[in-house]
Amino acid sequence: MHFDVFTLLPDVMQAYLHASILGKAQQAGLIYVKLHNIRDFTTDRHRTTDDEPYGGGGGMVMKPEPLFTAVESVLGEDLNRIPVVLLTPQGRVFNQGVARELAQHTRLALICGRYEGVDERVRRHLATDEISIGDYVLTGGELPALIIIDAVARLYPGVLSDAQAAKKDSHASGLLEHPHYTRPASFRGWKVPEVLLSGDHARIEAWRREQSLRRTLHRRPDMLEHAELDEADRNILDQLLKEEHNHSSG
Ligand code: JD8
Repeated sequence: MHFDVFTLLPDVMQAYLHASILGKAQQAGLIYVKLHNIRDFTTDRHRTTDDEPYGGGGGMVMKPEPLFTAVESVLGEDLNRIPVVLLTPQGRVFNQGVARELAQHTRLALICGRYEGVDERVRRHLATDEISIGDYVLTGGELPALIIIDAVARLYPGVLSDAQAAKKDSHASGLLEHPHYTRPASFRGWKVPEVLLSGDHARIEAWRREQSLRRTLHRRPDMLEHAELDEADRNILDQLLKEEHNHSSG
């Protein structure tokens, strides 16, 4: 899987990309992240990447020429076969489904704007997809691009360890995760639930599933509508809802 990132701040992105799982996946040749400095594709003496907005109003807008030159020269012939993703607050909202969709491609281009954003012609005639990572305002597209690379790369075969991949599959049910504990068994008097020390794997699995359902019901009930639930899950949820009713009416 190959990512081409177009940014004015390649150095800022570099450190994160070399760390942790993403760094190892790049060393192993499983993923490639190439950072392209948009400023390297300017042609004027001052290497200008931004200009004042037509119509006034203050702030600066990223000029179209360096961005078109950058993306066209890097992607070359393959331009019309590679998704060109523009990160903006107006895009469709990123989630695990969008991550899965993007992971189907072998190569992706990501354009990171700064200032007030990019000239509209970049959006209309260069980008093929527009994504937002959520409803809050950031100062540029670099963090959104890193988040997308992180979420997409870990779906790529081989990027996660076998153990991590096995967990990923078992947690693809669309529920929140159960609590995790490690040693010591008692910390400042706070004890690890007895069931986790029991060695009874069936009981442990049942406890974890109930915890997942309980957490999802209380914190993200909206997720239950799309979750993969079997009959046992539904019975547990019915039970939890009854307990809730008894508490509020008792
Ligand atoms: C790209 C410039 C800042 C945005 C004026 C100054 C994504 N979920 C998201 N929130 N914010 C962004 C994002 C923000 C950006 C740029 C992405 C380029 N800005 C602008 C409009 C209002 N500020 C984002 N993906």
